[in-house]
Amino acid sequence: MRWGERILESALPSSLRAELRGDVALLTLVRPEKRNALNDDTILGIEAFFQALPVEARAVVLAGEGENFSAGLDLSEITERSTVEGVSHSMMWHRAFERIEFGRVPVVAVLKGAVVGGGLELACAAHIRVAERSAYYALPEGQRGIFVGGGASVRVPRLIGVARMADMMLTGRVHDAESGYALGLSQYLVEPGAGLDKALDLAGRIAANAPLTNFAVIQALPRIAEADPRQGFMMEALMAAVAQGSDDAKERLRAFLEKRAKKVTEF
Ligand code: 1HE
Repeated sequence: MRWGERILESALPSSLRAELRGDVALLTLVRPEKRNALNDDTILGIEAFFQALPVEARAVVLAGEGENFSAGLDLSEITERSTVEGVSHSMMWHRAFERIEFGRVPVVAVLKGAVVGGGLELACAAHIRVAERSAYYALPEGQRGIFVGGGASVRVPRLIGVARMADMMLTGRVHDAESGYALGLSQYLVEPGAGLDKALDLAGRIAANAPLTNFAVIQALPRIAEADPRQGFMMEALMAAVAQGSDDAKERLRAFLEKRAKKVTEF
């Protein structure tokens, strides 16, 4: 029995598959016939997955089955929503993606083919993006007569700036994998088919870090980076003291001084 079936039997919809590979949890969008379009069940399933992440998982890889990561919001589900319903639908996405960005462990996304609309919003909630050369990025909300609602206004400008996001939305501009890599949409660019192995390798490295360091990187760093510098320096000092006081840090530092640990050039 796979981990996803054991832990999340009732919570995971058929559009998601979860498994545990050692200390890395792998969550896969499995709706390739619809280009992994994100319906409400999938968004709620993503939220449930990250909420129920078992202690064994020290990193997560997020992937899509088939040729595409995700074609975004399932357009067949847009019905006659009232304004209030529209707000709460968007907030449902925000809640689910917050669980990714500010969850317990780092998340690595594997991008290929369409990384479009809500698919790009989902990818941007991860901490590291590995793109295969087939990946392309677009925000077709402008052309569809709607607006982004899954956190893109906050997360995409952090990566590429407001002007580039406005260009994508106003003109329908599509960035290919090379361009996305150059702009900072992905931190890694790999050959077709190599994304999952690369992401699992990175997740394995992340899982080997001290949990407190990973916590600091995903919880403290983004808050410090957006804080007023005076408060940011204070938060950094406090976080640094908490981290270095841990037994894990003491053992890792001792290991280096006793020549038992790898040099940075050997990682
Ligand atoms: C879909 C969706 C979808 C595919 N919702 N069903 N996103 C978009 O505007 C992107 C819309 N999709 C596309 O432009 C294309 O599908 C792709 C360029 C991504 C891929 O093209 P292709 O040729 O590989 O596939 P296809 O033939 O267009 O689609 C295959 C099937 O998937 C087809 O269904 P079928 O029943 O006819 O086989 C498509 O209808 C279906 N499909 N994409 C529903 N998105 C929180 S707000 C976020 C706002 C947004 O994300 S807006 C952007 C939405």
